[in-house]
Amino acid sequence: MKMRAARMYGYNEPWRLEEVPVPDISADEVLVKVAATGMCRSDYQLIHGYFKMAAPMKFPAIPGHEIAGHVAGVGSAVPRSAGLSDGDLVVVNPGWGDGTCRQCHEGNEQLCSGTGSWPGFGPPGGFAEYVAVPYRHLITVDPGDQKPENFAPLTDAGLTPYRGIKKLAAAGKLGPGRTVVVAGIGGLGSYAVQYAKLLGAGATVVAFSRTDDKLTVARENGADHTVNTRDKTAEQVQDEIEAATGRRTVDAILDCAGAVESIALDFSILEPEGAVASVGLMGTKVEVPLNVIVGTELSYFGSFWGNYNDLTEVLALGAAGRIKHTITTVKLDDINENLEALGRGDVVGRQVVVFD
Ligand code: FEH
Ligand code: ZN
Repeated sequence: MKMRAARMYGYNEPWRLEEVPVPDISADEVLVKVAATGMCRSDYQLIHGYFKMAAPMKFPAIPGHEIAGHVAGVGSAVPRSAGLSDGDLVVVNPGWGDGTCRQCHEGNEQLCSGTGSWPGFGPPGGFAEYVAVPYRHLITVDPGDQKPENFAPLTDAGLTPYRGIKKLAAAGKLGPGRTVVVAGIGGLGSYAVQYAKLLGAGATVVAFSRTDDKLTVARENGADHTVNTRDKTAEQVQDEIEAATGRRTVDAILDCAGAVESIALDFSILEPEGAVASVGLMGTKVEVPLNVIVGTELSYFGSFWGNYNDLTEVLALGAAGRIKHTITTVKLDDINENLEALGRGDVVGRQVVVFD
C-alpha cells in the first residue's frame, strides 16, 4: 500500500511531496493513521541545518513531530496491557529514549543520553499518512468533544511550555504578588500564558511579543498585561511593566523565543532571586553579565520538551476542554509555503496539517 508523505532530501531544499510505501511494523510497533501533525518552528530550522549536530539526518527523511492519529495495526508483541486497539485515538509521546540511561530511568526519555531519538528528527515522523511507532511511545486519548488537530500540538507546543512553567513553580518563583512574563507568543507562548494562569497560584501574567496580533492572542488566552517589545530598550519595557504592575521588575520569565536579545532582556528586568526558564531555541547562545547572575542570585533553567507524565497532564487538560487552541488547519500539499511563513514569524498560533 502507498501513502502520501513530505520528504526531506537535504538541507536548504524544499520538501518533496511523494507517494511512498506505507511502513511495515515490527512486532513491538503500532501503525498509526495520522490524523493531524503540528508544524513547529523546529521544522523550519531543521531544513536550515540548526539541528545538524544534535540530530544528524539520513535522507530522504519524513519530518513532523507533533502527531495525533488512529491505531491502524498492532504488532504481534504489543502487550494487551498497552491498551491499544484499532481505531483508538492516540498521540505520539516524542521522547523516544533507549530506556537504559539515568534520564530514561527517571522518566525523562526526551533527554536520553544514550541512543534516544525523536520522531521526525531521524525516525520517520508525521508529515505522512501513516507512521510506525513503538507502542511504548503512544498515549491513548479520550477525545471528549475535541478534534485530533487539538491534540497534535499538545505533544510539543502545548507540552514544552507546560514543563517550563512547572519548573518555575517548583522553584517557588510564582504565586501571589509575583509577576511572571511569557516572552514570545508563537505556538508555544499562546499555550504558555494559559499555564502561567493555571499553575501560577495568583501570579500576574505579562506577555511579551514583537507583534500586536500575537499579543491579542495572549490576552484572549488569559494574559493580564501585554508589552510589544519591538525596538524597545529594557528601560522602556520596564516603564510599561511598572505602569501595569506597579513594579519595574518581574520574578519569573518563561522565554519561548530564545533569541540572544530576548534572553538578555529577560535578565535585565528580573527581581533579585528571579528566574528564567528557557524553552525557545531561536538563537545559539546566551549572553548575560555574570555579576548580575551572581550578585542578585538569579536562576536559569533549561527546559526541553516534556516527559510522558507531563504529556498525560497536558492531554487531560486538553480533553477536558481546559486549553484554548489557536490553530489553523493546513494541507500537506501546502507544506513548503507554510514552512516559509513559519520562518518569517508570520504564523499566529499553530498550523496543523490535517489528513482526510
Ligand atoms: C525538537 C528537537 C530538537 C530541538 C528542539 C525541538 C523542539 O521542537 C521541541 O521543543
Ligand atoms: Zn517542535
